[in-house]
Formats: sequence, structure tokens, C-alpha cells
Amino acid sequence: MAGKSKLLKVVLLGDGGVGKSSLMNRFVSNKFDAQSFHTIGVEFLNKDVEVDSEAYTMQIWDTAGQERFKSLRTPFYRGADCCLLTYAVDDLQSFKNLAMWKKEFLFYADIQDGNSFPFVVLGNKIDVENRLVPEEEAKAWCAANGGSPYFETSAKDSTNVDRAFKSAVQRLRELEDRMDIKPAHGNTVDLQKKSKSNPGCCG
Ligand SMILES: Nc1nc2c(ncn2[C@@H]2O[C@H](COP(=O)(O)OP(=O)(O)OP(=O)(O)O)[C@@H](O)[C@H]2O)c(=O)[nH]1
Ligand SMILES: [Mg+2]
Repeated sequence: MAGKSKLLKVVLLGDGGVGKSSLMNRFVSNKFDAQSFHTIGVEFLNKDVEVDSEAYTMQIWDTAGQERFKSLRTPFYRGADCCLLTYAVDDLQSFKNLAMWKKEFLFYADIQDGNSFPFVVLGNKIDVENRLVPEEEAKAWCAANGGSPYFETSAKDSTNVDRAFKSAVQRLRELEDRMDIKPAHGNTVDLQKKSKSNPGCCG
């Protein structure tokens, strides 16, 4: 089973302290630490999942959100299959910074068309009482940003954590399916047609 699973690189981004490491640890090990340390650079963990009857190994890259670690995290964006943009619902600035995170990711991952890349947005710390970012505002941001799926999570009490991570795989599948749809009148290449200019090619 493990040998057949597809490996997916998933990058977790967002401001320092929003709960990226806590989300990864909840998802992978089902643990939560109220006194976690800031991440320095990047760390990754693997988790096997099944989505729509297909086996995947999600390789989750947890990055350091603090500005001073920028040069340590950005080299790891290349080759990502999906990206989880994370903010904390009690931290308005972390929500405002989502656009900056998306831009940083697209630039260093060298992705041209941001709207066809699978981003998922997570509003974490939904268990807190002093929420500052309304759900509607977060949903509006997602709608204006390629229609990314949005989840409100709590790494502390496990709310939606599993669903949010797995939705990244679903989003990837959805966008891949969309790319596979062939245009009705597009140019096609006839693979059966023999090349006259180079008849000896390829045996
Ligand atoms: N109440 C509550 N606290 C949380 C939640 N998730 C994380 N925390 C706490 O928030 C603090 C920061 O969490 P981290 O997971 O270290 O944040 P981070 O995004 O990895 O931060 P950097 O590594 O600096 O980028 C810790 O004290 C966590 O215990 C949550 O869902 N609810
Ligand atoms: Mg961290």
C-alpha cells in the first residue's frame, strides 16, 4: 500500500504564532502543546492519507513564519503540490498578511498562474473567545483569490484539522481534473502520424 501512494509536497505558510506547527502536530501525531517554540527554518513530517479511494503520502513542510527567517524558508517552496495559507482568527494582522504570503509563495515556488494552484486557507484558533476576523471577511478573501477552500480550525481541540489538510489533496485533484478537460476546437497532435522529414526517427 505504502509503495503505491503518491507523494505530495504540502507547504504550510503564515505569520509566526498562528499555529502552523501545532496544526501539523495535531494532524500527524494527534498531539497539542500549549507551549510550543517558534520554528526556525523548516521542518517536515509525513502522513499517509486516503482521499477519494486514492492513497497519498502528504509530506508537510512546516515553515518559520517570523520575518527574520525568510531566507531560511523560501528555498523550500519549489516543487510544492499544494499550499496551506494560515492565519489566526484572533490576530487581524495575520489575516491581512495572507496576500503577502501568497505572493511570497508564488514568487519563490516560481508559479506563473496563481489561480490554478491549489491553495487552501485556514483560520486557526477558532476555540478562542476574542475573535477579531469575521468568517465572512475570510470567505470573501478566498472568493477573490481563486475560490480557495476555507476552513476554520483549532489545533488545540482538533476542530476541522483533518478535513482542512485532506481538502488540500481534494483541491489538487479538482484543479488537475479541470486542466485535463480538452478544448472542443483546440489544436490536437496526431500521435499516429509518421514524420516524413525524419522517417528513421525512434526506430
Ligand atoms: N488557543 C489556541 N492556541 C493555539 C492553537 N494553535 C496553536 N496555538 C498556540 O499558539 C502558539 C503558537 O503556535 P505555533 O504552532 O508554534 O505557531 P507557528 O505558526 O508554528 O509559529 P512559527 O513557528 O513562529 O511560525 C502556541 O502557544 C500554541 O500552543 C489553537 O488552535 N488554539
Ligand atoms: Mg512553527
